[in-house]
Amino acid sequence: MSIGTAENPQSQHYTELLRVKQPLHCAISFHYSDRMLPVLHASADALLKRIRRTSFYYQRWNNTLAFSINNAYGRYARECAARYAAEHGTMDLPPSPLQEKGAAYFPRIFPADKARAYSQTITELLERNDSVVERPKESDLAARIRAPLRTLGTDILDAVRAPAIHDALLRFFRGHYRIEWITCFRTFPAKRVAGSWLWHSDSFPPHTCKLFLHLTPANVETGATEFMTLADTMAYRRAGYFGQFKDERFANLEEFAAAHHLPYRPFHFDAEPGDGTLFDMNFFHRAVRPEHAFRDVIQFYFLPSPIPWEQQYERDVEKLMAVTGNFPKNPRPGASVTASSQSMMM
Ligand SMILES: O=C(O)CCC(=O)C(=O)O
Repeated sequence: MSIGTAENPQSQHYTELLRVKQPLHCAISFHYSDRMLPVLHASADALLKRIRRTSFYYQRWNNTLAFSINNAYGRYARECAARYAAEHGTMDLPPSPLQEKGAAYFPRIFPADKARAYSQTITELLERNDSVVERPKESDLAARIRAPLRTLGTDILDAVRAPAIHDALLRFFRGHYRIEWITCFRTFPAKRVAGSWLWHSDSFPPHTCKLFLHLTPANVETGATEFMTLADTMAYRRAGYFGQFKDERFANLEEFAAAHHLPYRPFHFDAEPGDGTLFDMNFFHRAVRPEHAFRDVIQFYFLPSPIPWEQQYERDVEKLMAVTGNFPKNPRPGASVTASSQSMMM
């Protein structure tokens, strides 16, 4: 549609504008906001969506978030790492396995008997339908336990204190990190799959990652998460699979892989109670429906930090009691409201 300009006064829209008995700039803004702005917004949104789905954007950020959010996280991560380097001297840290592989497994980061006891507590909470139990829409697939720090106890933080987890997080962040939120959920054997049980990437900010503390065994039969490497994730995106929004996710990618001559080589870790899985949620992954038993997991989400997580934790205890699953638009503590995620677990 032609808008009409002073240079092109023949245009019908422009002539209409001149008929309005108002200063021209008011009339133009009236005209724009009423008719053109939605169109311009829609076109700009469509263009941005296309840009954020290019290999270039994915390679840079591994998500489709707004540039401003990615930039804020990139800058903050660099600042935190620089501060850590200034305080600790030159670090001879190997690269994080999350960078290329996307996920890493850590046995025995937490006492197995305690992990089993937590799982038993979850069973009891579910049996008495306690108010801390949350059954989302997909309630045949999973249940969530609110405020795990309060419901299960602060000992769950020992998983983050495990030296192997600290080393892995240090390699990932190249500096301090903080816990942004903690969730706990049980996945059930179910007949169908949806949401996180389909191949997806979370589209969370860069320089953030998640840790699963397993409370029950997780293997091919009992719901071990499946992951793809960065190279495979990018190859599927180049072939047109994005698995971001729930309506564009596939349960199986084997057919897509065959049609596009891609390798199909997801991997998983067999975990026992007390083991941990650290992963970059922006690589493709999917929850696997347990075949027989349920699977219990406590999930921690980490952001960069200029100070050690335990110090930040003291300031955040109340906030960490609240159930969440989103990320803040601005990574600086207390700086901004949270953004909702399109692809969060439940
Ligand atoms: O529950 C799982 O195994 C996968 C969870 C997931 O998709 C996520 O946390 O992003």
